[in-house]
Amino acid sequence: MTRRRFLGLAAAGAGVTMLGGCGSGGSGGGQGGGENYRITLIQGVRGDEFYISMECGARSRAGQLGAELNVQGPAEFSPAEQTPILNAAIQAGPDAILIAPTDTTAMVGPIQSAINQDIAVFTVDTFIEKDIALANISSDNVEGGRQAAKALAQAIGEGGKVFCISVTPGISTTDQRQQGFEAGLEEYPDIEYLGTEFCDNDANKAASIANAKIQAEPDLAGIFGANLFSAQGGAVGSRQAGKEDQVKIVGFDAGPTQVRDLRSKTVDALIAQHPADIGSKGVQMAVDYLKSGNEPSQKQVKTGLTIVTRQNIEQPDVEKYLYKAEC
Ligand code: T6T
Repeated sequence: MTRRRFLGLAAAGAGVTMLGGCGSGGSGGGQGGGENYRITLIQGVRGDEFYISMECGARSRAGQLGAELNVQGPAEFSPAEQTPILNAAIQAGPDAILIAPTDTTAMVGPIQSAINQDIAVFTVDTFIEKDIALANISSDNVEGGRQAAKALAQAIGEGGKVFCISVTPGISTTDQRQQGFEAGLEEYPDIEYLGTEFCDNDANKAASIANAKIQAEPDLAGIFGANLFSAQGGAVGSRQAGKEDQVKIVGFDAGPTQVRDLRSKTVDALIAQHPADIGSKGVQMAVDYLKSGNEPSQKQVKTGLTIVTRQNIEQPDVEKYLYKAEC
């Protein structure tokens, strides 16, 4: 039995409530049996409305459970920037870390270091190639890619040239979306897939890629943007090329700029994830584990996806999944 499991069981068994203050960026103090556990959420990148919405869900659940939550994220979506943040978090010795690893391979070692310090680690959104985290909570990204292929096929009348803009190879989520998109396109023999290009999570670069592709392929019919910045940039590139009527765009995610692009008809559909549910579920699973010492029964927990279109965007059960710029 590890030290944390023992502490959790001892506290539960003795009916003890451990008291603790909230550090900077912390939230907590509710009643709900969180025993004031200290949890750190490390986002893939700061300022991305997907991770902000995840933070909102995590904060809300931490407040309900009486756990203390500290949220941090690197300035760039990169293992080089995320690793020192994780190392500093390990030094602070929280009970649990929820992390969206920025690379399937490069983040294995740093995450192992946290586990070696007896910190309970869950991956949220992205995952790593080695099965060392207690569980991963994420969207079904392969299925999301398939749904994107279907939505794009419908938008272009099931025929024509399409291509994909993604982030960079080696990110579990966007790799799986690309895979699902490519598999989904196989059902449409009249669609010609021109491949995937990578924007390094930079919307400006995605815009240049889209613009250049439209110049090279004047009859381009559609673009799939595999994440928020790829899709946002794709829409800008299509406008710059003056082809927003011809080129149909389907984007993963549902940030405020993407929603504006949908309403203004530059974009035809958005595959919204449920990031607040990922954050909330991550905090709940961490607290459950810390209290009971029992490893989660499911290693892969899938949250939902919602396809957002101009037809359904005003419906409350769709609108609630649009991402937030602040909690
Ligand atoms: O699409 C999300 C996230 O799921 C992915 O892992 C990285 O990009 C986003 O954060 C959107 O920018």
